Amino acid sequence: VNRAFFGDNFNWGVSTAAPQIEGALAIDGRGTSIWDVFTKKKGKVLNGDTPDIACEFYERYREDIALIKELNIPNFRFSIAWPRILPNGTGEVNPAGIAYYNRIIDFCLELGIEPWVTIYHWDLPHELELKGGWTNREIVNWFSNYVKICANAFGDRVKHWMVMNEPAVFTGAGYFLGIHAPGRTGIKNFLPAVHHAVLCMAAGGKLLRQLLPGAQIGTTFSCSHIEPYSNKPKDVAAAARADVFFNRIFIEAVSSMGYPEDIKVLSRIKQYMLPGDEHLMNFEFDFIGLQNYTREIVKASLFVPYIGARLVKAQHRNVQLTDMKWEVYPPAIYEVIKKFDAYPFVKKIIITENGSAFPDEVKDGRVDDPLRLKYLQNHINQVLRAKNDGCKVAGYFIWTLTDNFEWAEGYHPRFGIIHIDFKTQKRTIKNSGLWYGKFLAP
Ligand code: GCO
Repeated sequence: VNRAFFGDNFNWGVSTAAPQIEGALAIDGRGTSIWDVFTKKKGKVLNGDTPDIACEFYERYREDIALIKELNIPNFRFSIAWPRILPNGTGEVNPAGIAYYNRIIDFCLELGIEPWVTIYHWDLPHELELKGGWTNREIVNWFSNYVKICANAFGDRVKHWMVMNEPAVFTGAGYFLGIHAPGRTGIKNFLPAVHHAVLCMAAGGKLLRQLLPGAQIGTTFSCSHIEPYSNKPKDVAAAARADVFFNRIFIEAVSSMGYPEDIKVLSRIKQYMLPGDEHLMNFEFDFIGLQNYTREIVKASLFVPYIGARLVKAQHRNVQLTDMKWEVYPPAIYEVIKKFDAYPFVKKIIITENGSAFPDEVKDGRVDDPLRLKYLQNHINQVLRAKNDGCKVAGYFIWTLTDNFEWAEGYHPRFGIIHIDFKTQKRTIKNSGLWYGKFLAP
């Protein structure tokens, strides 16, 4: 694949998230996040891993941003940790937190790297969770205050913003399934969390637009290409229901379409809505960040409540798997771009995450990772295919820069294009990273 086919204005980048790389949890006045608390509970994270040290990005950011430069990557996506800026979620601002992100932003700009900032990548201050977290409507005020502080502190230099990362995942995994922080379960936690996330996304977008005219304002969505297990009407209907939760709910709710009506339980969301929410929920983003890794095959199932559908595990399908047990299926990214591009209100799509975990090893100072390299090349080709079809896709960011803390999976899955030896913190650029560097060479 040749970069020239994408044109000069295509945004190439690499993505990270604060809770997965920074470590330094109790340093320089940072408050506690729900992930700090969740990961200390027994049995929540594979091997009992915690994000306490992670990649030491808090201390080593210059080294890592220099590696981004060395690989010719022009755009760097990272997130701001809410508990570094506001240790208790509201109230006193922590100047050391502001100073830290100023150092990162300034160092990027000094090296000619464009910072792309995610405001919320799942690290809710624990103090706010004690007050109900995402289930408490007050979060619209807490979040708006935090967004304003970020915009005022960094908006003179940051021109690309993402209000929120994957609301479907942090509400679904964190407030319904209980497998991510804060570990809450059930529909009574999930539905208000969903609605408040939509309100916050829209409120955050509006604030950024008002405070930073000229900035590019986006948000990111997880998405998956969904296929029915068979042509039987019940599997086709099950796949359509899964599509609501995997792909449709947040983008439609925040874009004047309301909550999808195809799923009965979603009508219960009305009990959390106030008059006027129809307007407060809406914002027209300058770009939509799509994050895609695989496809899902869906079968009807009477045993799964609310959705009546289950995923047919990739392990049972005789397909190539990554270390996350996700199927390698490059056309999925083409399909999701087509799907989201078809919404009339989508102005621009940026692939804000795509990548894969494989069991990499350092041998003689090198990391040969042919499976990741192929994965990236094949997915980039599918992005080009969508672009050539006329889709408004304008960027591609690899997940991720370095191996890091993969949430409930701990340090086991290695997603980086740079290897980290977590005993010594030594960085080794993998062959896939070297390839990306050549691909992006001026
Ligand atoms: C996200 C993702 C990342 C993950 C990646 C691999 O929401 O941005 O969860 O943080 O590390 O998707 O699973």
